[in-house]
Amino acid sequence: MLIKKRSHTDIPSSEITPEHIYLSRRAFMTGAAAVAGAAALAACAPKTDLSGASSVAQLQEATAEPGTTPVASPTPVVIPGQTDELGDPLTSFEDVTNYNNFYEFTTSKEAVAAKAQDFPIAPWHVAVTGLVRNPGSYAIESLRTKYDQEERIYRLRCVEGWSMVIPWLGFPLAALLAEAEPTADAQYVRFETIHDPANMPGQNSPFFRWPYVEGLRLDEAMNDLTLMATGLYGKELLPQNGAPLRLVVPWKYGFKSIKSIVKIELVSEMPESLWMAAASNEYGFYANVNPEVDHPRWSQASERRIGDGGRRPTLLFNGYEEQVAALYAGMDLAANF
Ligand SMILES: Nc1nc2c(c(=O)[nH]1)N[C@H]1C(S)=C(S)[C@@H](COP(=O)(O)O)O[C@H]1N2
Ligand SMILES: [Mo]
Repeated sequence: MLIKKRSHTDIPSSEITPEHIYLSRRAFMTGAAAVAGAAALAACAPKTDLSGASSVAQLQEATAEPGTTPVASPTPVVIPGQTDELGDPLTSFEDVTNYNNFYEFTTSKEAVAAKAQDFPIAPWHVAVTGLVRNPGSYAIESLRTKYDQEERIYRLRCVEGWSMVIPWLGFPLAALLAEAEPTADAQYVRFETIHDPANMPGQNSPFFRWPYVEGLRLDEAMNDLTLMATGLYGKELLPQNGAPLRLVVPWKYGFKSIKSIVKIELVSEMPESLWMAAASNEYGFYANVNPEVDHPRWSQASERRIGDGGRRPTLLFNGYEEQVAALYAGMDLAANF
């Protein structure tokens, strides 16, 4: 089976990304599968023009022959005309992979890619631990094969006031948590980035409490939008984007989407993130995108879309209100920022 659909889902992905595609690992591992995949893509994405031979050729070129490791190539799988569900075009692969926040390497967004390029990402294991009936340590390869790698086109809104539209590949965190079986005491999920100061020069900075930590309430973590990303633009993640495994929580400011994760722990108390520890008056636990709740030092009412001129209004929950507003019913969003 070359193209897989999830068998169970609360929110049909069609509501999130009308031009979504589902790719199994195999579909972008072999050239033959990629061609079949391109045909299937055309079938399920009527608004996307795949009639041009160039896109199929690009897909073929990007996937190469079996037996090599084509997914590690930085050549993106570009599908002309692809947009998010609001009709916004994708941010270019060039921008997505060259304008990054990853303080473990450098605070300069333009310099992350070069500084991270030799970061060792194999072998890689992720521990799922804490208040679970079924703890485990997973090799990244096993996560890629165990769960369908589906494409999700999400907006990413950085707390600094810029944004992108990124075609991620990955699987819902809910699938991994279901396998771990959280106990009744588990209320939050705590995520930890690898601690590797020899290869991550930024981790020698005393200004932050390393390793990078983030957290979600369990119901936020179980929401269908919450993704464990293993790739983007049809390819495996590059180090600068948080290879080989990072979180993507599209209705929250980008800093919640923690990169290069080695530990996922179910806990009973609200975890303190790196940013809460650094400046709790500026960065709260929830960090939901909200144009009406300003950062103490700047407005959050608008944002600059990378690759675009001008600014656009920021949307409540980054435009995902329909899917996530119920998580915060009755909550004071200004107090719980
Ligand atoms: N471990 C770690 N994760 C991180 C960061 C970081 O510095 N370290 N930066 C965050 C911020 S502020 C943003 S906006 C996004 C950026 O993701 P991108 O570079 O893939 O676009 O990653 C987030 N995850
Ligand atoms: Mo950010």
